[in-house]
Amino acid sequence: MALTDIQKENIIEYLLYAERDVHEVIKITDEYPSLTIDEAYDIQDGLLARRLKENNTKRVGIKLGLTSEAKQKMMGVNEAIYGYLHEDMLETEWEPIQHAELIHPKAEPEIAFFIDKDIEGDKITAEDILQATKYVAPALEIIDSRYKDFKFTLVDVVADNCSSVKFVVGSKLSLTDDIDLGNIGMVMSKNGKVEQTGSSSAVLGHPVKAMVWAANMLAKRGQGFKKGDVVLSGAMSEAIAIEVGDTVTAEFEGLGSVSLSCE
Ligand code: 0L1
Ligand code: MG
Repeated sequence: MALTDIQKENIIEYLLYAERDVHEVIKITDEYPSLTIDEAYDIQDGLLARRLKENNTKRVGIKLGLTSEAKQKMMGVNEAIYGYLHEDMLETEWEPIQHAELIHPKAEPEIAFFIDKDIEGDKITAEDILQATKYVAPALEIIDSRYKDFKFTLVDVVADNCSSVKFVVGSKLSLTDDIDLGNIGMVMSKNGKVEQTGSSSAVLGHPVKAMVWAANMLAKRGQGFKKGDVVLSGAMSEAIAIEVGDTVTAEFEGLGSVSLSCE
């Protein structure tokens, strides 16, 4: 049975409460097992609207999730997902992330695309994405599912803005012409010890392919990439847990590196 507007509002309140009170909650499909993907994106939209208003912030981009075959397999799905980035999620490399504000954060290495013109419509091609991309840069996304033990179904995680909470972008900007985006090696270390290695080919085969997928998905809901957006194109390896005192660095072949620390 379709969710009523009141039920959607209750779910939004529940997820906002988990985030603001910094505690994990039971996944919403335990109470609403028939939640559909469209309803989950409605809830995500509602959460965005509440956060923008109540945090006095603004939308700055999009994040792609579940872009690797490994993560899709782990969740038993065969589709990627997207969520929104807002300004108050943006962290810098030189200011530590406050662990006490987060539930159970993990870091994942991604390539950020800086979009220089609106991309709308449902026939977007790789050429359109490349033409609209001003720069690419190394990035770390912090995911912090509001759900207990990071356990959820596809619709749960979509409703929860795809677990997104923060992101950091490195300062080296590259032109897409100068780089083979489909074949970038990556090493992610924690406190100087290598924890993950990966390749941009893990991102739906090629990050630009993931961007094309997202642009066409956004179009289905009347949305699109906007001039000025930062887009996190999807993780190049598994995420790693971060604790107080940790420093995480991801080095991307030819793209430079990005770090974050946590206190
Ligand atoms: O950005 C991501 O790929 C994460 C999407 C949600 C799944 C998770 O929290 O691991
Ligand atoms: Mg991610």
